[in-house]
Amino acid sequence: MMSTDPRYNNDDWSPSRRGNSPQGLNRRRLFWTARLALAAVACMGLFAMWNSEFPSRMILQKNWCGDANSELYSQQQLAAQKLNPLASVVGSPTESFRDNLRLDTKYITSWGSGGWSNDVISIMNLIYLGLITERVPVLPVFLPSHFMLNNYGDDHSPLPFGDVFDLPWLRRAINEPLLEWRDVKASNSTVTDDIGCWNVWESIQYHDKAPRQSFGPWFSKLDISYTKTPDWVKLKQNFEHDRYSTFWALASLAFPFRRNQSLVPPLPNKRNVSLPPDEHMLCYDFLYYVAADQSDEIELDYSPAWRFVGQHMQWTPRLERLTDDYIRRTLNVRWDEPIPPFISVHVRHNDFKEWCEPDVTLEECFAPLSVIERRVREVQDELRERKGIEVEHVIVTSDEKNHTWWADVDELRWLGVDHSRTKELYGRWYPILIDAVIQSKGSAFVGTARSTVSILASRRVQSWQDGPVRMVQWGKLGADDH
Ligand SMILES: Nc1nc2c(ncn2[C@@H]2O[C@H](COP(=O)(O)OP(=O)(O)O)[C@@H](O)[C@H]2O)c(=O)[nH]1
Ligand SMILES: [Mg+2]
Repeated sequence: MMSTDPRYNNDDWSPSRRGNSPQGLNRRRLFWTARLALAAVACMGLFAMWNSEFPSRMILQKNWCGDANSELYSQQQLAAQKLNPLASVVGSPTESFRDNLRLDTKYITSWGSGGWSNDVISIMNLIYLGLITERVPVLPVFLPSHFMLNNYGDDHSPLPFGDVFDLPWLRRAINEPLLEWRDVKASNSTVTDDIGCWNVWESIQYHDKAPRQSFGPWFSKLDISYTKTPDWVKLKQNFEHDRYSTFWALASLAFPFRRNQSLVPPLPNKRNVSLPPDEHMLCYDFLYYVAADQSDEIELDYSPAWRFVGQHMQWTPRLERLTDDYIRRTLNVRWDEPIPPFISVHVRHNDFKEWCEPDVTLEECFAPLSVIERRVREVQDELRERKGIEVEHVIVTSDEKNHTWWADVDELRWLGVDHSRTKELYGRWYPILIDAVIQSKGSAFVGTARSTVSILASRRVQSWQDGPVRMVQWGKLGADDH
């Protein structure tokens, strides 16, 4: 029987042409299924491609694929908006930061005031606090306090977080928007903003009777009126030899119940303005000493700041490429050859002498190369046993400047990195940046106990290379005996 349904009369597969046999119907079904499947695949492909590269263009994608995808579309659009830093502020950076804050968004910030690696850990803690308080972290620049303290020179240029760490990658990995101060307030702004912040430092240690000093607020032209946090933010109450606070003690102050219970008269700022802790841009003076459960837990496997944030702080592609060039030169490998596996070593000296035990000479205090060599053999053994690989190359990074010490490193046939032109070519930050990236690329790592440079390198080698790590103990003769 001929079909009267007009749908069947307008194309090559209409029953009028092909007949209405069961085979014909099956072929038609097959054809339509294939066409629909193709269209769906094309839409999904376009969706994935455009979404990953150009989140803002998703509006076009919706029109092409129709309403069937609208729920998925709106979820993806929300996610894309959330990860787009511009969606978390009103617009371009403004003279006063407040003009750029969205009324429907809450923010959190803090500043560094230690060596570079200490500041990296402080920012990791800031981002983790942002996650648990559901606030958008506004990341400070790294300021060269270490260089200033040591009078190393007059180059005090700041280092933006996003020049070192891959921010788009991090946003996607933790599924949270992240801003830098340069996204919020114009870098060349001449406006000083008054703001109220929490002073954690005075509650966790008893020597300094003031909030933690930092160049960060000065750099961002902020004049801060501080409110001291309650004593209970300290992890070990009344214990002067520990300075840790806890994430949730500080996080609780982000919410009205604890905040309002904890308000005490604030210290006036430099312009004599007194302000309670800001609720829109929540801020703390110092977030280095923060843990979930125990002091120094960033070194431990369960550290939430490492697991939820730190391990996703990958280097920028530019810094990776630059460092690969340095590694190739160090190992004498051509630019088009793969980099062979190596063991990275970090030896920290200089100001660490302040931690030597009394009546101990410097030679007795810092671990000799023979002790470091024993640790290198341990990780070589572990690589052989656990992964079946022989790794002979050893690259040594250090803040040591003594030529005799480096000559002893050469004697061991270990390799140093040639930084003779690094500062001149790339700037003052780059010797430590390149060394930190080199450390993180080792198949195994041997570091110096208590150095945050070493602690971060060991976490990276564990998380990114699944590599064995050892920390060399020091401070007195035989400190690393085991
Ligand atoms: N280039 C280079 N600099 C280092 C190295 N180790 C330490 N430094 C310098 O010493 C500073 C140490 O400060 P910090 O990052 O806080 O780490 P920590 O003091 O070891 O915990 C670094 O920021 C560098 O400026 C290294 O292996 N290579
Ligand atoms: Mg330090």
